[in-house]
Amino acid sequence: MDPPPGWLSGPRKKKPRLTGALVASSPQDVKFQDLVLFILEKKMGTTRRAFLMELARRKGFRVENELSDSVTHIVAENNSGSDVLEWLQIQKIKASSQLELLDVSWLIECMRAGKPVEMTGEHQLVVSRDCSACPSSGPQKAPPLAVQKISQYACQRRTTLNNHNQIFTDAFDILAENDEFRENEGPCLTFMRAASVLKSLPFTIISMKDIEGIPCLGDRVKSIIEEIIEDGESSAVKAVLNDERYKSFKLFTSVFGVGLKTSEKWFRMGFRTLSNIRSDKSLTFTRMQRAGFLYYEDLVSRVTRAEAEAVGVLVKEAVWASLPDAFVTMTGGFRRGKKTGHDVDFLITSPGATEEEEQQLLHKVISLWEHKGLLLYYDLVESTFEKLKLPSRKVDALDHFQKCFLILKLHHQRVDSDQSSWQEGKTWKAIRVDLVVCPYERRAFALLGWTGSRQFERDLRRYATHERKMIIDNHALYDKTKRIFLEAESEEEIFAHLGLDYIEPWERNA
Ligand code: DCT
Ligand code: MG
Repeated sequence: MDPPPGWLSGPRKKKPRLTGALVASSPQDVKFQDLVLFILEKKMGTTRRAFLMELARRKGFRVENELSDSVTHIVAENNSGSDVLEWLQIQKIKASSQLELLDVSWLIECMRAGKPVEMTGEHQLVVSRDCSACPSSGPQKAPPLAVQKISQYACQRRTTLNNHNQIFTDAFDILAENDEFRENEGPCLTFMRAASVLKSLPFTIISMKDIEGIPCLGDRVKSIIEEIIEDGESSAVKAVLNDERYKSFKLFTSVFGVGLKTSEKWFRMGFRTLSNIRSDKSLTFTRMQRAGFLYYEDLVSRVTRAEAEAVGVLVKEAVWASLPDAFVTMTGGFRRGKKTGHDVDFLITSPGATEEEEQQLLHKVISLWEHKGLLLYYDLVESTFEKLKLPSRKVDALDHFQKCFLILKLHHQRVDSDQSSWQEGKTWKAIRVDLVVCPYERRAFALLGWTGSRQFERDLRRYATHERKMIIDNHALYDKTKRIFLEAESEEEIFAHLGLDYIEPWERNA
């Protein structure tokens, strides 16, 4: 797509002024009557603008000297859609939905073709959702312009599992994880947000032009994208993948019950393999870590959907034995349509249960499974939920509902699939399961929170706080301006309270 040498992208300085460019084309010279162009001088410069205007006129395009109502196409260089809108606003000109905002690459292609070429997403300038110049119609309405807006908040983007930019998002996921291991919060967040916004794009990035105007992509992120476009890989990612600390932390944290603190300790002690850690007599392990080592192979192999469904049947059987009216919903990644997961998450709620029955439920479920010999590990955490407590301001805070983290023994015959990966002789697989019980009137908040993704939840909280003066967590939504709790029976109602378009669970894979 590069213009011929020394031509359109040639030297921009010191060109003789082209006075002819300021003469509007006479009507008989105009070959393409439907288009009225205006070329923005901002960031392009007078000389280059004059040059392009004259060239376009020679090719039969109508190019206006001034911006007027008749203009149909605005062409800009080195400006995002938001920049152009902002400029229009300063000129007190309202952008109509008919107006096309285009990058100069479109004009260059037209010049080469000698006629208007089709406008693709590559040419159209992107306007970010948080652009201050955008009409303040609120996020519920469709974007007023033909251009696609991308929000800095994941809760205003639709992110399916169809990732067009995996080569980039894998790189940023690795860099974020490395910064998480090093407890570099700022850079970690930067990379997580970059990966998240790229996962939502409906196209594959092939040139740096494609990312103009996209939020959450700072200079460091852009230079990594540029390197991947040019070399097919990032040297920073390569370095991380070869880094001793990263490799060790990745391995250690793959054990259930091992977090950053333990990994740090083992790394400092010089451990680099799990077998050395397992057999070291001087180390002591928590109950969780012992279970983690005991069922390591099963737990690192991903849970399939068929296995998740089979666990769902077990959970329902056990829950309904105590509370027949309870709702049992699979949440987490599986609700977002993922085919595999590291665990299976369930939300349980009963419209008719008393507080006492609700509190007893998980205890009964546990003892039933213990009886049946299905319980390999469990940790039951009692509820600390208080009805009148304000939602937490922390973006990553844990919720206060009663919950149980388990490892269940899932017998192969309960799974509706033929799996060759199962070890011969062993008739079951250890599966990580999370159960959460919430009061019935909080089910919509709990469901929204436990559906994830984590990045979607973080951005939902950030959006509520910064854009709506509200606080949301897994329990409630509080309006700080009105000083009231906003109740909701469904996820749709929560989105509506927040003035957000509804995002389906399978569009929350941010
Ligand atoms: N969550 C939460 N509070 C926690 C843990 C999780 O609100 N203490 C939310 C965030 C995501 C969702 O619950 C499910 O959590 P995970 O199982 O960790 O994530 P996942 O998206 O289901 O991913 P995976 O497929 O790896 O299980
Ligand atoms: Mg999960």
